[in-house]
Amino acid sequence: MRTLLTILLAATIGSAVAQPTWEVGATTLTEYDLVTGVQVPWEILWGPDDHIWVTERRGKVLRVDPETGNFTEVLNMTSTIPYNGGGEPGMLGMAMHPEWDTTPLVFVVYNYFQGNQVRERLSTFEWNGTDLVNEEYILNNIPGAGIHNGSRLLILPDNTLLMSTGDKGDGGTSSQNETALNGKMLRLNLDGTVPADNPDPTSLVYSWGHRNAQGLCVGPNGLIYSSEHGQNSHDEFNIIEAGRNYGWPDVEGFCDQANESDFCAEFNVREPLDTWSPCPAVNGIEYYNHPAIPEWQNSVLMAVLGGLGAQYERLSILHMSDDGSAIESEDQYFSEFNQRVRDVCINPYTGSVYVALNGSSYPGSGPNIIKEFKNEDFVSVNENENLPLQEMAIYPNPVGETLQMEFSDSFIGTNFYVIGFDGKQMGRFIIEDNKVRVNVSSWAKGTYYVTSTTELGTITKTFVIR
Ligand SMILES: [Ca+2]
Ligand SMILES: [Ca+2]
Ligand SMILES: [Ca+2]
Repeated sequence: MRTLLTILLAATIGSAVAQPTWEVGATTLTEYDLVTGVQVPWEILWGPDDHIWVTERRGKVLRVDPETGNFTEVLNMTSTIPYNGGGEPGMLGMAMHPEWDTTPLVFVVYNYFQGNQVRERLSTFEWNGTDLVNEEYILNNIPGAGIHNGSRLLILPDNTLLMSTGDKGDGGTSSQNETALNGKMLRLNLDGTVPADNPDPTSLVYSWGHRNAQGLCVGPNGLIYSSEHGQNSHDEFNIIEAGRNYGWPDVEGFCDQANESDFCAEFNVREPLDTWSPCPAVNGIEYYNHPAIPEWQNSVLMAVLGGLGAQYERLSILHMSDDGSAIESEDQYFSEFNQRVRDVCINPYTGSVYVALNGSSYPGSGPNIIKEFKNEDFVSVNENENLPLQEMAIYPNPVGETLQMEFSDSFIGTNFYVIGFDGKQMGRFIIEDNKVRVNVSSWAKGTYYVTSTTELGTITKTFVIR
């Protein structure tokens, strides 16, 4: 059965007609919908267990098999987290302990209520192989708000943790208050204590004058890159340096206005590498240097939400100088989806790039997709030989009259649902055999997805009726 399914999957993929492709110079990227139907995926990262870990803003952590798209829900905090679909609070950034084999801890930052006040908390959870358990508070009771809560997390090369915090919409008052934890980059030891070599050895504050930074990654030579939301103009791309002031709210973007120069001189303001106006809403970033997409080597992939007017959504490719200290040029991809691009992660074996989409309008609407862009001509540097336990194949796509599906044995006896992108449930179907056919000839043209859950997890597949 599994062999048959693998062959069918290979045939489906091998036919290549079904999947859209994108040209990047001389490289062709094939587009796949890895997961569909998640609700505002905020953080996606490649974990040390070779799975993709996802936070959903509504308060869940998902663990996705990158081969099949099969995912399991490993943490559900939806009853704690003030998510109602509006504003910006929720479950946000995530990072994995750098010594995963001996210390399988996951860092998660999320908002919660104290009375009617939004707060923010950084916690660790232990991975027990199926769930995230044994929460411990690392940083608690950070002021939050309906907007501007940060917060990306990044493990630095010296095994400390960097956390961006937003100004909680206070106009930047907290950003220039060195004792406040908002509007900052905080650097902490992995147990939450203050590193002895922080700019002030009694303070978590590593840099200040930030508005709402939601992108963090390590570049070449250990440089720390960060994207940061501007107000209306001057979204920024920064190199984060210890003890520096990044200007907000006194300076926006470069020190290029008469009323900014005194402040810049007095406080030694660190200017961004580049700015974008009007704000396209820059977000998650990753440094890409994989040979699978040579055209993107030595670049930063930057998710761009598109701004409040949903005009500029894209994945930006920021080509860096050899030493990483400057942006030499920018390419833009995937605006055609008209989807807010929230975050990005990279498969270290295949060089595939995954992007998390957040719907077409602020602050995000479903069903959301995590897409994969893969150079099929690149031979993986370490092909995973383990056959997945749970697979679903769906073809042809686009479909005409009959949707054909193949399910692994794990699905038999369960149901699958077909849901339209307008949210309408088209039907519930029982999986009695490995092969299932559904006549869709009477269904409206459009995009749909199939979702089915077993004890091994959930698989989703998107298809189109033309
Ligand atoms: Ca990420
Ligand atoms: Ca700045
Ligand atoms: Ca300026």
